[in-house]
Amino acid sequence: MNSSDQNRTVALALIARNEEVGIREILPRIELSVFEQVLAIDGNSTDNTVAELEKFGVATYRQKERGLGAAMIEARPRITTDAFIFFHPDGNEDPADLPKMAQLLREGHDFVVASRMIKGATNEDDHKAVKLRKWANNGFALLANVLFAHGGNRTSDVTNGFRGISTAAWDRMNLTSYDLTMDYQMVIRALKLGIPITEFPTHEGHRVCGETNFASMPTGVAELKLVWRELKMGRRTAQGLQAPLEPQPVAHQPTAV
Ligand SMILES: Nc1nc2c(ncn2[C@@H]2O[C@H](COP(=O)(O)OP(=O)(O)O)[C@@H](O)[C@H]2O)c(=O)[nH]1
Ligand SMILES: [Mg+2]
Repeated sequence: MNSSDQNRTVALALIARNEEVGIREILPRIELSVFEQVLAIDGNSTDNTVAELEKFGVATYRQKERGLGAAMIEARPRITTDAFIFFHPDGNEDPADLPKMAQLLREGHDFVVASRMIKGATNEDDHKAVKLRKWANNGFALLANVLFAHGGNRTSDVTNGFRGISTAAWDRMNLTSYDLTMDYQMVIRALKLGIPITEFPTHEGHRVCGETNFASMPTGVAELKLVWRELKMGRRTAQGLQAPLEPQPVAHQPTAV
């Protein structure tokens, strides 16, 4: 981070699949004027997600490849700002955090994660006796810190998709996870490359409608396989990240501009 980075422009990238109820409830609570660009990547929803986004004037792109990571990868070529934030309009994330996250990016922080696991934060499992998702997240965070961290850079929340990143940092990461492991891969690559992770405490809300897309067991197995692949590429180096990228999928034309 240096002074020349300051006053970056910031985009809001909404990531949604079948979230018409969430969009109706949460979009009115987002201060869209904070952002220089607002777009959405729709995971080929079968409900009225796209129509709801259009009502708010959000440029919406239907993703071509399947998966959460694919949606994020397909967002990148659409971004025209210096930094961008991934936000999921399903109730888990607090729109009130958005101006704070945007400000941190504008000030030059390269990778900002809303953490549900640090002092002052809460997560969905806090009131449960068996905190399966919290413990799993903490285990994967520990694993990433032990295996890939250097120079005091640390992560506490590897699975919260609510994060912002500079386009330069994103491009350096050469991300390849098309599935739900993308959030973890971003953190691992930040640790490997020494891209500072800036965290602030957040409060995880409840889903406004429907169920999670990601069951715990398959998610855990996929995250472990990711760790293995990342280990084979080299632990604390950018080695292996320099390979040419696979051709990036090109998203369809926007349904609304
Ligand atoms: N575009 C897109 N969005 C997705 C996909 N899978 C999940 N999402 C969205 O990503 C967010 C996180 O998914 P969710 O099931 O809530 O995961 P959880 O918060 O970890 O339980 C939600 O806003 C979903 O609508 C996908 O394949 N494509
Ligand atoms: Mg969610």
